[in-house]
Amino acid sequence: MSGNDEKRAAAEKAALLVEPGMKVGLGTGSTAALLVDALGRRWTEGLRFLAVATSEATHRQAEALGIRLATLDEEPTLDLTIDGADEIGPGLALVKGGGGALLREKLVAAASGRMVVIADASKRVATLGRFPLPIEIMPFGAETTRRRVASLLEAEAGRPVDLSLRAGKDGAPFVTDGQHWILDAALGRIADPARLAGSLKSVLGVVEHGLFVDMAEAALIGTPDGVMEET
Ligand code: ABF
Repeated sequence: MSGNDEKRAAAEKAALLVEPGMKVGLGTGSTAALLVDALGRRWTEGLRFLAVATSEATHRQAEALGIRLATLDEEPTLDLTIDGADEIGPGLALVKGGGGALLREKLVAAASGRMVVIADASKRVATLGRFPLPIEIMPFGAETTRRRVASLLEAEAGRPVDLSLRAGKDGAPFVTDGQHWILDAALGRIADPARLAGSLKSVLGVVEHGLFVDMAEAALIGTPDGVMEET
């Protein structure tokens, strides 16, 4: 089974969690896109639910499939959010934001009674941090924020940490849906995700970071032997 087949299997199993009348947060990324496709098929078959998207891209995809959409302000309480991840670590701590949608993903997940993660088996790791940690920052004063983040991460890691400003397709800084920029921190290993999450939140200029700790209730992980559920 290829990584894409694993993603599809996890996404299709997750789509079955959606029940009539639910308010559902729709994630972002290639695995979440497979979920939205699967939900589009269920919508065509008559399932009716209300969706809140975690990005403009997901909103457009769901809209094109005819799925009924609302904003998070119109529906501030959701039943379930299903989203992908860049890494799934012990205790279902996550690194997210490789797709640049981490802020809306976190706002939508935090508004949901349950968050279920969908992924292929490559996302499961013993320790978070191999995937660079995305940190969303204000463009204004970005260099001052970068320096603050760099010194925090150096203190945490005990060595300088490579911290790069994410570039968009045109070479200019990548701009998020919220009009912010993203720093990617090559930490290698995150020994204590909860502590780092708290420290990063207190840095002036940081809008949000891609550590999702104590948010996911379950993960559906596609493997060559089928979809495994972790709780
Ligand atoms: C989003 O999409 C993310 O937070 C994560 O960055 C990414 C995972 O991408 P994919 O499903 O394409 O591997 O859920």
